[in-house]
This record gives sequence, C-alpha cells and structure tokens, in this order.
Amino acid sequence: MRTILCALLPLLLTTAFLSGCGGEDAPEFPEQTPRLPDLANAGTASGTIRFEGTPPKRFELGMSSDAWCNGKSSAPALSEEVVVSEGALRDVLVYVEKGLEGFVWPWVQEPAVMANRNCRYEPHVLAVRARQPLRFLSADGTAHNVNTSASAQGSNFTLQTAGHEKVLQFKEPELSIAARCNLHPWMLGWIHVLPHPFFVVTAEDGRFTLPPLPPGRYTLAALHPILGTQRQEMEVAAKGAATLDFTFKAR
Ligand SMILES: [Cu+2]
Repeated sequence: MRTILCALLPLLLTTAFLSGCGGEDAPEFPEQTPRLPDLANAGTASGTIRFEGTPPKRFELGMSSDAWCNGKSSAPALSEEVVVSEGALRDVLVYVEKGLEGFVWPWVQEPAVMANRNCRYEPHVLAVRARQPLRFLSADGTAHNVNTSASAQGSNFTLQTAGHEKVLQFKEPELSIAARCNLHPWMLGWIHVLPHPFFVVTAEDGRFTLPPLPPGRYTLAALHPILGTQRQEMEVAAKGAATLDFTFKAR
C-alpha cells in the first residue's frame, strides 16, 4: 500500500505523504539491547552554577527589520548570551562527561520541542538525547528559517507560519550546535545532544540536580555556550548526596 501511495506522490503532493515516503523525517531507532547501571544504591549529585563579577550587559535586540517581530514583547527583548540572576547563571549544561562508559540506555522516543516564539528560539538552550525526536515548532506569524548547518548533522529549512513544524533527529552526540535564522540575524539557540540521561540545563536559579547515579567516580562538566566548559571530579557514595558548585567569571 505504501508503495502505491508513494508512486502516486506526483499527483497527491501532500507533505504528509512526502514525509512518510522520503524517510528523512521518520525517526530511526535501531535495535539495541540496553545495559543499565544498578541503581539500588544510587546517590544524588546537585549544586549551583554561579557567576562572579559583572556580567556582560544584555543589549536590546533590534527587530525593526521585521514588522511582525518588532514590539512583540511588552518589555524590550534582550540578548541572551549571558543571563545572570542574583549571581546565578542560566543556560549551563551540566552533564556527566566520564564514568558511565559501557552502559546503553533505551532510546527516548518522546519528542523535545524547540519553538520559534516572538522571533526568538525558546528555550535558548536545549539538551536532548541522541536520536530523540526534536520538534522545531513555529508560534509566529512570520516566516523563520531554522539553520543548524554549522553542524555536520544539521540542516536548514523554513517554517512558514504559526503551527508549522519539522522534526529533526540528531543521531550522534554533539555539543553546542548553533541554531540560527537567516531571516532574523539576532535569533540564536543552542542544542546539545547527549548519549545518556545524566544531564540538566540550568534555569534562572542556576541550580542543578542530576538523575540518581550509581555509586562511583565521575567527571562532571558544566558547559556555557559563551563562557566555556569547566570540569570537576566527583565521588557519589552509595545512597550519598554529592554537592558541587561551579563558578564562571567575567572575561
Ligand atoms: Cu526568524
């Protein structure tokens, strides 16, 4: 039946059939056998990401080149390169860099969402699992072009108006994939693709708590797209609670 439908494509020309036949948008989840750690004595790891010194000034994004975008926010839209609230740093990816080798986790089939909303990427920083479907979804009444082509596994497509979406699947782990929009040069979002579930991106309070980890020794990394990466060794005891903080400084 599928073959017949695909053969009729030139007549049907509907995007639903196109995505079903081309295979490009259909998420792939190859067979694999999970090898999961024993979490019976799992411990926790948590902390806070701080910023020391005077953060760079957030500048007003000039959206006057697009009448739809201009003035969409009640307050002036500010740049999001470095967002500090009461000394806490937003948008830091905290993840286990070493210590989980040899494990295999099931695929995550529930999609993550990155929106184009009020002519910005929302969230500004998003972390997903390798092969997790990632929905790019426009909420705006103006066209956006989602350009992740700086990455070898990125792509470049247009979301014409509100409600339009496209699902991507980054098949390999990769950090700091920039998402831009060629139509609106101020638009920038960041995507991190992780091989395992032990990561979190900080919100305004700068706090992080990782999912429960098996006892062991780990290298924890804290990555900010502009301020770089810091690392710390960490010991998680059986049913213990490890705490560690990271401090980024003004450059
Ligand atoms: Cu745009």
